Amino acid sequence: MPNTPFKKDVFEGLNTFPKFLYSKYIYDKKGDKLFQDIMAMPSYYLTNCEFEILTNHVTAISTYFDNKEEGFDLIELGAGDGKKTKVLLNELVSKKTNFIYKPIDISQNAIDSLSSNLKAENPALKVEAEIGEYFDVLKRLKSYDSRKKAIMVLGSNIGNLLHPKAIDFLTQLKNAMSSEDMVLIGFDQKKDPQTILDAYNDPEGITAAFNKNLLARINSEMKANFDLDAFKHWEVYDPETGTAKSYLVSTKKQEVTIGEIALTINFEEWETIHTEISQKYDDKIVSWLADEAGLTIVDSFTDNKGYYKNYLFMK
Ligand code: AVJ
Repeated sequence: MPNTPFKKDVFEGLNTFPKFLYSKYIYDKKGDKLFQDIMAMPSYYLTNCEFEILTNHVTAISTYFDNKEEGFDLIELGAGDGKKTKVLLNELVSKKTNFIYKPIDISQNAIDSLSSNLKAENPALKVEAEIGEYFDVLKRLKSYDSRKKAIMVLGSNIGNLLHPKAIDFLTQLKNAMSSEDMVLIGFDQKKDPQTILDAYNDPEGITAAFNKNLLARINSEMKANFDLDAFKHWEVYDPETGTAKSYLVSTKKQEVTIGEIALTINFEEWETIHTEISQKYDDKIVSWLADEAGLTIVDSFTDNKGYYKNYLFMK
């Protein structure tokens, strides 16, 4: 029956107790647009902080990357709209650096608009985009040419992974790297819990619509009948573990049918679907993760408020 990864994951996640869905499926055309809207919200401080960091430290970062005669490949995992990356790309192009930008994203939409966007803005830039999941692409990375690789994972995308999965991810990154390669990763930092809750709880309901886009996608792609108004977006943040979690909470007892996977699901009143985690970090946790994965922290860069940090690793 379930004959695609999305369908299999939906089938499994909604047949499990407590119910869950993977946040990676939020990102279709509408989900991408909603995430753009989230990044434009002042309360979603992550984007502005990382933009500030890349702007203020662009020289140091590009010096780390560009230290080889033969140039390098700049590989970005989960490139999104590339807005923050452009700071770095512009700097590298203006210095006539020998590099190819290889953005990688699971979203065809994001890659398409990023590629045409970049080409229009910066004709001198060499772009070779790829569509795929991080882990698949990481395996492919190994077979790339022997040029130095500078890898970037921005936006605190790693925060979607619980620590064991993050260690797994970093280990796979390490395995895909050779001794001169570098990886720059953004980690959202622990801070006033209210600031974090506000970032995932905007009063306009953009984050709620983003979260509910999971249900909207299941409706349109699997002939389902989720009533989006009968679910409430709910965010919690645990300052001890640094884990922010998103839920969709059923506001009433209800039955939902998903035609294409022949599944009828019952929700009790106030039953939850766990949809996303957004992990927050500090130096201790990041250096523990690096240790576990066999990576070394070479340098780190933060914003004025210390809300966010980009760490540079080698193996
Ligand atoms: C793109 C995964 C980093 O967790 O902060 C934004 C996604 N979710 N608002 C995050 C998101 C709700 C975002 N990441």
